Amino acid sequence: MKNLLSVLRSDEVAADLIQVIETVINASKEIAFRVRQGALAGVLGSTQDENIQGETQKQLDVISNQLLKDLLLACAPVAALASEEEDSVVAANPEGQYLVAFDPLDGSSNIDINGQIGTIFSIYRALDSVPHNSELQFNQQGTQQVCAGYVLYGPSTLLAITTGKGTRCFTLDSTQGTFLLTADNIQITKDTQEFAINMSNSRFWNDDMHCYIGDLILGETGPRQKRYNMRWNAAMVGDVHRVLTRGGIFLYPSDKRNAKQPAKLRLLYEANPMALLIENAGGKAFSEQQRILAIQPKQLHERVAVILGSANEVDECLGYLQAHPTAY
Ligand code: AFP
Repeated sequence: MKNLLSVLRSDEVAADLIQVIETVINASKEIAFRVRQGALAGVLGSTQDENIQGETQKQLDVISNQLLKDLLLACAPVAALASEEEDSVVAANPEGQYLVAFDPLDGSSNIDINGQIGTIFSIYRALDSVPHNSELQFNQQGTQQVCAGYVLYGPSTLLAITTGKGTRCFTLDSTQGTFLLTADNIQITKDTQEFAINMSNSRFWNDDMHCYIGDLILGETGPRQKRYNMRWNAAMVGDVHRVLTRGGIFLYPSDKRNAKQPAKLRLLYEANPMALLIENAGGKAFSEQQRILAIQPKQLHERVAVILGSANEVDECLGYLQAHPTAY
């Protein structure tokens, strides 16, 4: 089986970018070890702190963030970092050529229940026109990503990654500490009968989202004329991995709970990397009105609605929304 390094080299990925990817991967192996040890490593439970998003930080959020930060700050090609757990940009090497954005531990509410969690990452080229420690470095569209991926800490530890030549999956061989290629050139099925959405938010959705999900639930007796099943992991890494593996549609729509913050998922380190992985596997990723990768970011921790997965199902959903576009 091919390992990650040999695949990156055969794709002719630049040596300094490989160095950055390997650094993220080394941090993720450390995180995977602590996740596996669970209560034995004393990493479960919450801290007394909140992150900039107002969310209570779990111990493992903080540990994972610190591991990634420490290793990436010591990696010469890295110019700056952005993390879900950091208020602002973290400056690294002024001579570095790359920016790394990450959600160190996605799905934090699953930590204490031994559920799926993961690390999501996204890599951009640093801009010459902007100081290396400026937030403006990260105001790049998702199309500019040179690498995106996630490490899923599940029953096995999996890496999904793209550097532009398709989306691949590697499994961590913990006996060797090496990620081995286990799914090449992933192609998401165009059609699906599976959807993922947090139904408890339904009273906050707009009418068109109600109508779309309502029609899925009607199954073969409704206009879609086929039966749908629902899954929800409460961790985007788990839901997106299922979509990559067997198709499906994942939705975190905008809602009217909070006018200032109509969406939940973060563009920079959740929506954009997942959108690139999904598109490079033949799927689609939209934010209700536009393709996620085409959004021009305005802020580091900006949030966007997310609709991604099997291409034909995403189109069907957008058809409902385009009938009466509503932006909260
Ligand atoms: P964290 O980044 O705080 O761990 O939140 C996870 C997440 O952003 C995303 O992974 C899930 O899809 C979503 O939240 C789950 O949210 P709810 O189930 O609470 O609606």
